[in-house]
Amino acid sequence: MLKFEKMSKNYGSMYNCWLNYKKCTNSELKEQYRKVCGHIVVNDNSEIVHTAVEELKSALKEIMDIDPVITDKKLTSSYLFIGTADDAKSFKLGIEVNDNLVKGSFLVKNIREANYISLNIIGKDDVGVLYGVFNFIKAMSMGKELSQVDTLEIPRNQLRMINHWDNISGEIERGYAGKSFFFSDNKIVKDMSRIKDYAALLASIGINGVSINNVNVHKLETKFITEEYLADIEPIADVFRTYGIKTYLSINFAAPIEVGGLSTADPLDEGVKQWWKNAADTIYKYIPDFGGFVVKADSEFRPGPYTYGRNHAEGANVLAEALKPYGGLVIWRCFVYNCLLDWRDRTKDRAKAAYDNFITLDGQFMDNVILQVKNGPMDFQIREAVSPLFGAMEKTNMILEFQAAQEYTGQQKHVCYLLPMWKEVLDFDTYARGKGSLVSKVVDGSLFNSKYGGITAVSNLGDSECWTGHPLAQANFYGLGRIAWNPELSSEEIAEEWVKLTFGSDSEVVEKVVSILMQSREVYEKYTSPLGIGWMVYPHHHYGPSVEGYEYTPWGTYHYADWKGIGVDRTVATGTGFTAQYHEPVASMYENIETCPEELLLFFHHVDYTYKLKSGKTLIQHIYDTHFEGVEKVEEFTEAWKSLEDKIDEDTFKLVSDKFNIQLKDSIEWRDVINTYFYRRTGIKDAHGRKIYY
Ligand code: GCW
Repeated sequence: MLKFEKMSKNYGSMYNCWLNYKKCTNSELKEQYRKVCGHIVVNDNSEIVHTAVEELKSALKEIMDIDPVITDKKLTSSYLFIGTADDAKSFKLGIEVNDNLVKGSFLVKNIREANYISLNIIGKDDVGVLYGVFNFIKAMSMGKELSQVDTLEIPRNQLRMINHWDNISGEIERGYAGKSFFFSDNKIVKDMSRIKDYAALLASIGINGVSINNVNVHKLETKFITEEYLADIEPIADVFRTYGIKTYLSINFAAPIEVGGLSTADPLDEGVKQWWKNAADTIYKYIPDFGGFVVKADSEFRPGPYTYGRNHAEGANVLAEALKPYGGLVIWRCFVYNCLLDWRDRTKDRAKAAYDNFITLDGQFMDNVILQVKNGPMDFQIREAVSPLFGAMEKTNMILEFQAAQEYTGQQKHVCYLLPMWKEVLDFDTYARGKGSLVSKVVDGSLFNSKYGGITAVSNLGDSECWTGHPLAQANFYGLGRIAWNPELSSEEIAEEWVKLTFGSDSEVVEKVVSILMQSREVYEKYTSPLGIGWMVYPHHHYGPSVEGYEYTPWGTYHYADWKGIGVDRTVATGTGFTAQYHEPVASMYENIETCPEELLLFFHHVDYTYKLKSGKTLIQHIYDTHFEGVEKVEEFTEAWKSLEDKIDEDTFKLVSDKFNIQLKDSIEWRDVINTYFYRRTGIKDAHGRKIYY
């Protein structure tokens, strides 16, 4: 059995994230746990169950001071059983586990016999055991009574993934938390200790797939699927496997040319087909449970099937065919748009692109292809509409892509808890099959009865001590796993769990940090771009206010502000016609300015500054007010955090304080740049006479 040491001990407390075990000081509780957890009954016969035992042992030791005796015999005094449903049968526990449960499900159940108690953590399979154990550890960490840990958990989504945008140089595209922990100086790392710690964090929140390299696949990374690199990738996959996680690679569609020496990458060419098959054969020799490919094709100058006059189904299927014998998946991104638009041509609309490129291909993809769709039709803005593609392709597998990396949402300098946004997306009703056709049901496969589906996010992680640069950004990482496991959870529940596990259960800490997190997205929105218009950032690095930064560029990211009004008219009646990509009644709701949700007003309509909002304020006054309020809120956050000084460890306290100082300074800049821009454009004064620079 493989053994890798963890490195956790060398770092500060934020390194362990929500697995930051603290000694339990409640002696009654300790006694309860000691009675039952002093003996663990387990058939330690699989790598993953072994991992579960090891994780359990270290948590019991650190939290409850218990050094359990491990046995493979059923006892007649109290014990903790861990095992699969099959183990439960062979141990004759008399606990029924429904045969129809999906992979990874688990049951935690207390049973009181005449003279003893048994606590049983039973997984549908070995990975279910591991998830069950982590669930139990988290309950124990939060100080739950032993009698309260019972639960039955079934993951709603089959694929629960993270996409790294890490390059072999060690740089991370849109990385705000240091460098890669997979790659350094054009090499794949050899020391697996941090990767093992990562795997534990992932498994503890149910993540079961990781693509380790950037979707923009550069020269050296193109060779990852060859023998030259696979021997070094194999150990990563080995570590992940012990935690029930599959490894995926982003590939370059032009690899047959760039590494194979062929003259074409045409997906219908026989030589190309064979090349991909050979590549798959090689990969699976090294990584027998390889998850599959993540593909960015015909997007932002990446090669793709269009070069050969082929469509995306033809492009994806050549890869799918190669991976099929091994059970591998092709995760094909729909972020396909023309990034060479003419800003003068207002009939063109980037928001329409993904739908237009894929809609006619419904039903043409092989069943091991999954389309990966970004949550919005533009690009991870602080507020945008939900991508209409989710409701549009009934015969195609889909996975939803969020961006935990805060590219447009404060770059992990600003606190911006993204779960409220993610929940809005999951709860969005596409009406594809009438009322109740939620995005969550599209991607979990239930609405269209798809074979595969799930949720993924662009990673917000790096080699910073706390993994996410900003300690509070860990909540997005944690939340990704939780929401992918169960999209019914509320963002507040998730925030509360995260805070308790990370900082402990002190009620003042929980209340204040949860309150900061819960408001943070709206606050960020207040001082940045208003009412769904997005962008207004500096080109390239995407940080800080530059109202016209993207206005006269080819990227299709416009707000069309002039002296009279602002916003993109995406109506059918007078605009780009984007609203028609939705089903009714959603299409009409957006089409009509009266029924269009106000937070998306400027996403769908071009509006005069004097337009009256439902609040009774004019649009221009709304812009001024929200920008002043946003900064005031950041001041409140800063104060609230300060008041926790005695309750948070020194390093974390200081790091978060520093981040708040940056956020405050930069939110002031946002406020002033935006307000000044609109004041100059309109000449309309703030009704409250506050300072606006001009
Ligand atoms: O948001 C844009 C980013 C690019 C990224 C691209 C994508 C990996 O600015 O850096 O490229 O999206 O999602 O492919």
